[in-house]
Amino acid sequence: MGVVNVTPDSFSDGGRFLDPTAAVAHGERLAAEGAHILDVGGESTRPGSAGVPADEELRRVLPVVEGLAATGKAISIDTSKTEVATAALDAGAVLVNDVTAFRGDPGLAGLVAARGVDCCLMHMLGTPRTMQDDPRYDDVVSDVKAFLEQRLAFAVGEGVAEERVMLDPGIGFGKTVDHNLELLARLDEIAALGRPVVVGVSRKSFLGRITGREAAERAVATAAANVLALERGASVFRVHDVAETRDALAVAAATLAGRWPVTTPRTTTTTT
Ligand code: HH2
Repeated sequence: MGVVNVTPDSFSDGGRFLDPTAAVAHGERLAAEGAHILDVGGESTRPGSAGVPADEELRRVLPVVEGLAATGKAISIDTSKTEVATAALDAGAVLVNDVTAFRGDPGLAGLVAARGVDCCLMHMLGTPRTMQDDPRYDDVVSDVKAFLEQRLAFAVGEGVAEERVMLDPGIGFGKTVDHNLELLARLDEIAALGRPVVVGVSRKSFLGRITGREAAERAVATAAANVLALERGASVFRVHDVAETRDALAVAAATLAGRWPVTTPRTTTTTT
């Protein structure tokens, strides 16, 4: 999943793709680099951010969703607002990525159910404005897992087909460095819920804390975390650096399978 942030203030690429033409070109580049899904967002959820009104979010994302629908890739709309999601689905999006897991806007679950589209439900402790103020858990993995299980049940209760739901532990959303690392180390426990697991580690600050690198220089760190997330059961990898992550995941998947291409049955080979 390639990230297309149409925002002035995203933590790693804010302002770079605010112009719709630049955002569409960026999405096309990510598609060419191997992204299967393009996640278009018009509201930063970085720690401390306040959110934007629906009309401004729509003004940012709609021309980009329309422009990228022509790539033939699955377009995801990263929003918590029913109004924004409705227009994006009308413009060709097929997935609603809601970082509030249907807690932000009462109409969003019903919209996803009515349209029969996919959704991603993510864990977040509190709101972006306050989530990094001393986050605490009894056991971070058990708490996040219980939350996701409950939000999945809520979505199904609202009429969303269970097979349409992906779950995301919300790396960096109300978590310390150690919370993020424990979630990644024990990601198999989240995968045990039986739904595809999405991870969004891309360029996040815990990688900067470990490597000492600025956000734009965290592609290798991002790839390393994603490789281990793959090994622990993740299946969607939300990233800014698609080419690097794609290579890392392709090699990791082939190594885990003990063959390449991964999808074909094992054959005897004399290739050196
Ligand atoms: N992370 C961000 C935004 N949306 N969605 C999911 N499902 N999982 C994530 O981990 C996730 C997400 C934050 O990253 P980014 O979009 O690069 O930054 P910003 O929120 O500042 O725009």
